[in-house]
Amino acid sequence: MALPTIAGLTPSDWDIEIHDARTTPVDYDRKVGLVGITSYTADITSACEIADVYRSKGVKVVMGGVHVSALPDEARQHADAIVVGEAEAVWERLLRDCEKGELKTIYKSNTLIEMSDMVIPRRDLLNRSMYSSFYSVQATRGCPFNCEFCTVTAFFGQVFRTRPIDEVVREVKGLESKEFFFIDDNLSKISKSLNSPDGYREAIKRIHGVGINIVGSFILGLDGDSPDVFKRTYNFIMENKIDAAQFHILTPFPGH
Ligand code: B12
Repeated sequence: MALPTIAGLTPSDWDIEIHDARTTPVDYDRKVGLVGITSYTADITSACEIADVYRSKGVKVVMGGVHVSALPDEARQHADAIVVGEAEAVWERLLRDCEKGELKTIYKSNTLIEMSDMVIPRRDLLNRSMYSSFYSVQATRGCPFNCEFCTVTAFFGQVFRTRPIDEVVREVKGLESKEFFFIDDNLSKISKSLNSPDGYREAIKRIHGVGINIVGSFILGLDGDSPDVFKRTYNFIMENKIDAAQFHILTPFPGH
């Protein structure tokens, strides 16, 4: 959602294209005035390579996102400007500076944004056929927990910020699909409490009961895990009919 959101924040006197370098090779000969790159830690090496090629051709590059915000000094070696934190408060200023040829090195918003009147992400700029899960919606930002492996609290804050419900409903109604994906990090409605798998069983039943699918994201390799963790995790997924599952090896990410 990062680039569709940035596109939504961009004033209409700019022409915008979104290019996904994970699906299509980059056309470095395309004439562009400014390149903005988003990247998670998993993709940062290729993101920096792309930035380097553009800059070698004299194109200005801005980088942002959770990884860049955690390690700004690394990104500064590959970009003319970097955005630390949420883009909403600084993006338009950055563009106006760019137009005047006065791009600064770092743009950082001092506060977390208000969650009302948020822009509708420009999904129309993405190639629909490239993605299996397309209609992502963000209703909240931040997380009250502070799990040691996770970037979310460090980046979006420990305060659980919620969008006004009518604005979320309006966005969902505007989608061309009846299937959409809430990308929020917690489902406070089910009173999720940390590390209580018994509570999860009941919560899963209730979520399924109202017709909502669940993506279960499982981290393996915690200190207390023994080899039976794989079988137990598999059984949990099958018994509870989790609709889609992702498996991760415990990985420390920068920034916390
Ligand atoms: C949804 C989601 C997914 C979905 C994506 C599905 C979809 N169709 O969207 C799936 C399940 C596929 C997924 C996969 C993975 N994910 Co994930 N995912 C998320 C989640 C929950 C939401 C992402 C999102 O859209 N956020 C909303 C946008 C608007 O926020 P944003 O990207 O941060 O952008 C804002 C700012 O950062 C900034 N910004 C960002 N980029 C740029 C660029 C410029 C130029 C500028 C100016 C500003 C800017 O502006 C935006 C507006 O303020 C986040 C957690 C979170 N709450 O963000 C984790 C998260 C991004 N995922 C994470 C991880 C680790 C992964 C995986 C690596 C897991 C794995 N082991 O496979 C893969 C990576 C896939 C890949 N190669 O990209 C980590 C990344 C940590 C890190 N340091 O990299 C996060 C932060 C969760 C966490 N627990 O820490 N993920």
